[in-house]
Amino acid sequence: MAGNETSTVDFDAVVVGAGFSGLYMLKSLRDFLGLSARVYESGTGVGGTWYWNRYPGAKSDSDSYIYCFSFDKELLQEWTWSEKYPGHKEIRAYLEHVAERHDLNRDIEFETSVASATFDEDANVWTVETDKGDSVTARFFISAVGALSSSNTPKFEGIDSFRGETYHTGHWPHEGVDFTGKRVGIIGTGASAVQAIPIIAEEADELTVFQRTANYIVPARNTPADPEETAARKADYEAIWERLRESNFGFELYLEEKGALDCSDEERERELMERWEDGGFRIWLGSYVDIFFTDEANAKVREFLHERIRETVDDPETAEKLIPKDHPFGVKRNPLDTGYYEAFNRENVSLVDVKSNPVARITESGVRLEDGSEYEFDALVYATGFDAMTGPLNKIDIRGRNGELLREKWEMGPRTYLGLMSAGYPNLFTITGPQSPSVLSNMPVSIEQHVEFITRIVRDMGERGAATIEPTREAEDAWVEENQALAEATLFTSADTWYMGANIPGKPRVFMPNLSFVGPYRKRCDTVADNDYEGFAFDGAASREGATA
Ligand code: N01
Repeated sequence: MAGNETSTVDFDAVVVGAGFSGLYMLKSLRDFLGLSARVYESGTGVGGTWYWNRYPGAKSDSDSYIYCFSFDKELLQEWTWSEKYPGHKEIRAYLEHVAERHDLNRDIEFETSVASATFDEDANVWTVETDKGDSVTARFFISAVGALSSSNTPKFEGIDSFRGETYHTGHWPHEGVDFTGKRVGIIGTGASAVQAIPIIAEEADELTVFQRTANYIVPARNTPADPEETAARKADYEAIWERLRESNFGFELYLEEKGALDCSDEERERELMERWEDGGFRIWLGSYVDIFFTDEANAKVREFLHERIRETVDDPETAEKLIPKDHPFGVKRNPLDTGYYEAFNRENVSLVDVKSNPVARITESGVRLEDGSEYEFDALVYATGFDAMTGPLNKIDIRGRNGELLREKWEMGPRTYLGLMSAGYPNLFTITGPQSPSVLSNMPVSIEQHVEFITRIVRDMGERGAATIEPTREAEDAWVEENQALAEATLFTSADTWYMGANIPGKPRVFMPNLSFVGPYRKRCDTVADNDYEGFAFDGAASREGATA
């Protein structure tokens, strides 16, 4: 057991969540470090985001061959994905297999949410309470809650009065929903809606899409996995994972130094068309670097994408509504589609702009807009996203030193060091938390890096006999500033996105992910640890310095 100054605890660590992060964290704590750990998971099974997001068409936007763990090398060889982009069922099957193969379920308490976690400064122990009224103690409290797990349903007036069926894409019924013969309304046009709309459109009698902000959407071009390509990748996995760990975004995609403004019109058109035809994130994360910094460069790609919408959507008025007008390309998470724009060519699908004419209220029979127009539905789907990044953590009453509530400390936005720990919250780690690359990367790559870094920290604490670790306020302030400066140098801060907290009324407008890129961020973490944990303090040294300052 690491450290030597704590009283008896129920577990060395409590972990919240049994998705990719929680499963690997449990494996590492228990099987690599020999510690005791308890995972609390609110669902009835493992899967995290994939446990809840079972809406029609739910799929990963990361290629399946890199949307998995690399730590289990045999499993990399044994597991074969069926499609280029794995669907929610297949990802769940994969994670269930991982849990079984590594005997993880025995340390997971399902159908249990963590309600509070309180740090006892005398004993250096976290007391964790669940919604079932259980209370356990642990030295380490580790959040594996995910960045997009706290679903957001706007507080529309009359929301409970609707007499039809109501669904949210973020917690879809396990048994599925049959929309056959129904009039369906869907609110939202983010990544979830973009995947769900083409499928619901095929099933429903009528589908009305309420769009507040048009999105830049690029084709996924999903295909069945090619056996030859799969075999070649399996043979090359060591090198692939090495590249991913050093990459920009955890994908085998690299920004080109050549800018959109460095090309002739013909050259740019040709290159963009090639990326568009290729599908996936290449046109976003494997394209011109200047589109993230210069509006003029970004506009070149926007023009290209506007043309693709105009040529796909038959009705020019609908096409114009679907063309984004208020934000640059690539600074809002761009969804991948399979038949999204084509769905608007169907007779039974209509698009309603709720930016110029917002939803006034939900009625017994459907939706009323501010101009008084009424829409009647049998079913209403909220594809209205998440209180991202800070939301899931802020739902838990987390009290650190001096009883300070984390959500109060974060009132003006998250404050962390390396997106991993927050000053005043010893031994609390946030896997892919705010201010780490997390959502700007292929998540399994970032999750593995964080879990492995936390494992290293806990092991090193054992070796130096430290009971606690936490960042200094100075290191945290500098990280928050650096995070903000990185974002402000780009176009990311110019758009109303969930990256900025702009989708939740009243949420502080702060860019939450970290833009230093996966490879450099990993090096930064390793260097911090190599330099005797620069920016961290052990055994309360930071709080003692703080008290005398
Ligand atoms: O949520 P979103 P999502 N009135 O926040 C609208 C990941 N993901 O669940 O843009 C009317 O993107 C809102 O409008 P606006 C991925 O990272 C991954 O779709 O705020 N409309 C928007 O259109 C993604 O980015 C995958 O103006 C309202 C929509 O609801 C993230 O999850 C698949 C409204 C919400 O879109 C979130 O995606 C799915 C209101 N009051 C998701 N409030 C894959 O990897 C909100 N909206 C495949």
